[in-house]
Amino acid sequence: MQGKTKGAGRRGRRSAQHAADATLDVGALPAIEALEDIPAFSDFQVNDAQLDAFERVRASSETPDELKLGCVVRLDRGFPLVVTAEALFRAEHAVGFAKQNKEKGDGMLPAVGDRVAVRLAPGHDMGVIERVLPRRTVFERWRGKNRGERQVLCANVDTVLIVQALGAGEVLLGRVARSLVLARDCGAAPAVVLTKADRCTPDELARERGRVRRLVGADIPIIVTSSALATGLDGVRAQVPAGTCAMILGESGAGKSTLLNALLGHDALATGAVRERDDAGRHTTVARVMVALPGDAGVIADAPGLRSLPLVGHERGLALSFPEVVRASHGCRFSDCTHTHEPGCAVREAVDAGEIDQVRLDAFLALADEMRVSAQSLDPDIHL
Ligand SMILES: Nc1nc2c(ncn2[C@@H]2O[C@H](COP(=O)(O)OP(=O)(O)O)[C@@H](O)[C@H]2O)c(=O)[nH]1
Ligand SMILES: [Mg+2]
Ligand SMILES: [Zn+2]
Repeated sequence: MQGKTKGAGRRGRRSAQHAADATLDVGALPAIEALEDIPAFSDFQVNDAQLDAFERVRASSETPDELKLGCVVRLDRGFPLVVTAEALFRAEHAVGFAKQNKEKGDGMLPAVGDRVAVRLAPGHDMGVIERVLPRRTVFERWRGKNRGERQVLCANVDTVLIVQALGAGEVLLGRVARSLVLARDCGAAPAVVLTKADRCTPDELARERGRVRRLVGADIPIIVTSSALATGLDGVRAQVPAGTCAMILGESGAGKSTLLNALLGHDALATGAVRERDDAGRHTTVARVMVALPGDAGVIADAPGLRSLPLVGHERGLALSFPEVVRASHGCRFSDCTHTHEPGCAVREAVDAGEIDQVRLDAFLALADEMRVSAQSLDPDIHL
């Protein structure tokens, strides 16, 4: 996932510039005092690699006392909000940050969930992020047709809540499978959340749950919720124990923000139709928000709905999501077997023998095919 990308350096500079612009525009960002449910620093775990990296930054700093461990809990127009053990403040990137981090690619600009070394000089209310500390996991998506840019949606994610709405036709299994692969690829645990259960009959619910179960296999939790009826909320909460971070992933309108509001017990997040641009023509939906669940529970990151989730180079995630297909494929006669028409295909034999579910094979083949095509169009050096 951390491979070379052609557009990385370019985007890095642009984003740093973006943050610099935001400095001038800080009045337009939501007032910190008005923000609710912001996680405390104690809601986050910091691992040894992150602590070590922080100590190294501190050891080489001229003002080590000003450096603190922090976590990025929100991005407004790319502008980070950072929480430390003592304070909550906005921060900009250190001068030359993008340059320093260029070799590491786009991925090292601060994202929600990042543990950072941040400097807060006495008397300042604006911090400076000196370094993004090593990420335990990182949920990224590719965007741009041929440019191969990656966008980090959340760093240090433990769980990905894959949200799909009920009551609007069949649940899109392709979308669930794709989200599953992305979650597995970054090392997070996936769970499927089927929202708006009040909009379908018990029969429809049973059928949809059955379809999703066939796709994801026995081990992945499927939680059915209705924010309208306040059902299934404990099931979601159970996926987000204290000290962990879940990212909520689903299309616009899937009911993500409504679900978070139900979990929080008040209307913290805007729901319904989302404005794409404000009156001045600026994007208003770029806020990425983390909220702390009440009581003995963890943190959830909400993101604006994502229309596309292209799969590029997520072979690891694919293999982890469909282990039985990969295992069987070792028995195929041809090492480049596509498991569609070749003689001696052990995967199709396993399907015929009832050892692999056809639904899962179909999902696997569609995603593998997409990755093969996208890899060819993006970078001739990547082979599947
Ligand atoms: N009937 C019903 N509608 C819901 C439920 N949850 C969300 N909605 C509606 O679905 C629409 C989109 O919800 P929202 O939370 O903004 O979706 P998001 O884009 O995924 O954050 C809103 O009009 C909500 O009122 C639910 O459990 N039942
Ligand atoms: Mg929303
Ligand atoms: Zn085969």
